[in-house]
Amino acid sequence: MSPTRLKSTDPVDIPGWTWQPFLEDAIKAMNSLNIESYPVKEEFLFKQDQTGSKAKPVTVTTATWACKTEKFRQVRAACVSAGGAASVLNFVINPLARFDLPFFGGDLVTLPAGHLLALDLQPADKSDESHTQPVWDRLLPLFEHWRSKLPDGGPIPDEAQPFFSPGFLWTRLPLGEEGDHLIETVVRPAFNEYLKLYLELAATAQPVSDSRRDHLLAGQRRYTDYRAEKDPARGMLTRFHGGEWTEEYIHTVLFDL
Ligand code: DBV
Repeated sequence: MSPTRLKSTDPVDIPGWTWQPFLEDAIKAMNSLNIESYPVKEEFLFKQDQTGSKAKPVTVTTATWACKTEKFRQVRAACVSAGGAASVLNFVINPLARFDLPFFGGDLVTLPAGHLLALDLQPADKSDESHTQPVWDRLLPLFEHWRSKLPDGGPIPDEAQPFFSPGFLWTRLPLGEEGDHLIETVVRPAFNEYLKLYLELAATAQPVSDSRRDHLLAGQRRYTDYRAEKDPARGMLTRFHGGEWTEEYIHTVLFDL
C-alpha cells in the first residue's frame, strides 16, 4: 500500500529510503520557522512505478516534500527510492528574490557505482560581490574543514561554473562500510552546518528595493533554467516514471520559478 500524501508537508516515509535522516534533520532545523505547505499536484507528491525486468521487478518511488516560509518562496525535497538501483535526496531552498540570499542546494545520490554528494550555497549572481562576499566569508571556513575529510569529486562542466560557489563541497564515495561511515561522520554534519549557516543568513536578511529584487530575480531565473535544462536526474526519472511525468515534474515542481 502506498502512503497517502495529501499535503506537501506530510511526512515522507518510503521503506528503505536511505536519506530519510537527512530530510528529518532539515525539517527539524526549520522548525522555528512558520512552515506552510506548498502546492504540489498529487501525482508529484507520491509516485510509484515498477522498473527492471519481469523476473526481477524493482519498485521505484519518488516523493516530494515541500513548504514555503516568510522568506523562502519554495523549499523542496525530491526523494527517490529504487532499492539497489538508486536512492536520492535532492534538496533546494529557493529564497524570495525580495531577500538577498543564495540558494541552498544539496544533492545526495546513491547509485550502484557509488555515492555522489554535492552541497553548496549557490549564488543568483556570482559576479555581484555584495551578493556573494558576505556568504563566502562564512561558508569558506566550513568548506575548508569538511573538504579536508573527503576525496574530491573531480571536475564539473565549465558551463556550470557560474552557478557554484567556491564552497561547493563535492565528493564521490564508495558503497559499503567506508562510504557509509564518511556519510554519517562527515557528510551529515557538513549538510547540517551548511543548512544552519543558510538559515542564519536568512534570519538576518532584510527586504531589498524593487530594483534590487528584479536584479536578483533575473539571476534566480538563469540558475533555475540551467538546473531544469541540465537536470542530471532526467534520464533516471524518465526510466522510472516516463517522459511526460518527468518533464512536468522538472518544470512545474523541481524548478518552477
Ligand atoms: N539532481 C537534481 C535533481 C535530482 C538529482 C532534481 C531528483 O538536480 C539527482 C533528483 N544528481 C542526481 C542524479 C545524479 C546526479 C549527479 C540521479 C546522477 C546522474 C547519473 O550519473 O546518472 C550536483 N549531481 C550530479 C552531478 C553533479 C551534481 C555535479 C554529476 C553530473 C554528471 O555526472 O553529469 N546537483 C548538482 C549540484 C547541485 C545539485 C551542484 C546542488 C548542490 O543538486
